[in-house]
Amino acid sequence: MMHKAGFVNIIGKPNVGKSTLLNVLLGENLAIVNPKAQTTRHRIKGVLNGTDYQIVFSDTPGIMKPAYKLHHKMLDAVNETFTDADVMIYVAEIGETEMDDGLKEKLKTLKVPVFLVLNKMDTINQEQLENALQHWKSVFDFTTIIPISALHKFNTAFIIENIIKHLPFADAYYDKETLTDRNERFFVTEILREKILSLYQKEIPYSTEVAIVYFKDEPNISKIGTVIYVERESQKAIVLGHQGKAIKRLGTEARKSMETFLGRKVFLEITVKVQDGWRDNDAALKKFGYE
Ligand SMILES: Nc1nc2c(ncn2[C@@H]2O[C@H](COP(=O)(O)OP(=O)(O)OP(=O)(O)O)[C@@H](O)[C@H]2O)c(=O)[nH]1
Ligand SMILES: [Mg+2]
Repeated sequence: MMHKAGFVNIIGKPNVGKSTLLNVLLGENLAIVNPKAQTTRHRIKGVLNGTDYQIVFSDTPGIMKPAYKLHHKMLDAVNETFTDADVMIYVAEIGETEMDDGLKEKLKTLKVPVFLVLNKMDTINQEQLENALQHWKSVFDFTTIIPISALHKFNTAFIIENIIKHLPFADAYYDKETLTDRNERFFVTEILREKILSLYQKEIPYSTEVAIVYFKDEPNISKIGTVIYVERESQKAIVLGHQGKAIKRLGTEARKSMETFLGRKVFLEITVKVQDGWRDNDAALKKFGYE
């Protein structure tokens, strides 16, 4: 039997459900998901294997107007996916109607199939869905338009069927045991970031970056030391909370989630440091893993 393989890259505006979709397609909770926008900051690859195919999905940061160097790095991660895509998936949420002209041009020149995945259809009725489908046909010449609900895992298998039709014949890019290109350390920092997004409000999640200082696997436990970087002293006080209550809660929730992810006990240490203006600092961004 001939084998098919290729890169399927998931792009779209912030918060439309790209990471939720990646997780559903893979059947694994790989990427962090959150109601706040700009949750994803890096490209994350996830590998799906069938008997005669391999799909290498990429989740990407949401496409936005950049305000910081951090945002430019995030957009670089999106742009990188234009260089290796075999299929592009543009995710839009119900209610969204426009697509950036520059993006349309780039997708046209790419000459690979471009799917529109219309997400969150659980939030509307049949008539609204039909109107949305009609509207999107006039926006761009998509290869196919697939309405789904990633949250309810509705119609997502249909995306895979369509991808396979358009995949080139090729050998697998990754061995069959590989789920992702990212390591445990990366996902551990993502888990801590996700808890920060969930537990803190306003600018705190956006002013925060997470780094690992040590990660020691002992026979019955992983000992993990982390630093949360914020931009100002006032933010450090908020992250710590009155009598350290906020950070204590953060530590407990993050540790539990890490234990589930790693499948073993975790000792988690969190230190909060101020790194003035890290979002606009090339050296700091490099240190935090933005290439
Ligand atoms: N109602 C509804 N909500 C959804 C659906 N899919 C995702 N969501 C919610 O939308 C929010 C954003 O989901 P994410 O998967 O983090 O979105 P994203 O596009 O990766 O966001 P960024 O990484 O910030 O660009 C979360 O609160 C999800 O639970 C859906 O099908 N229906
Ligand atoms: Mg995301």
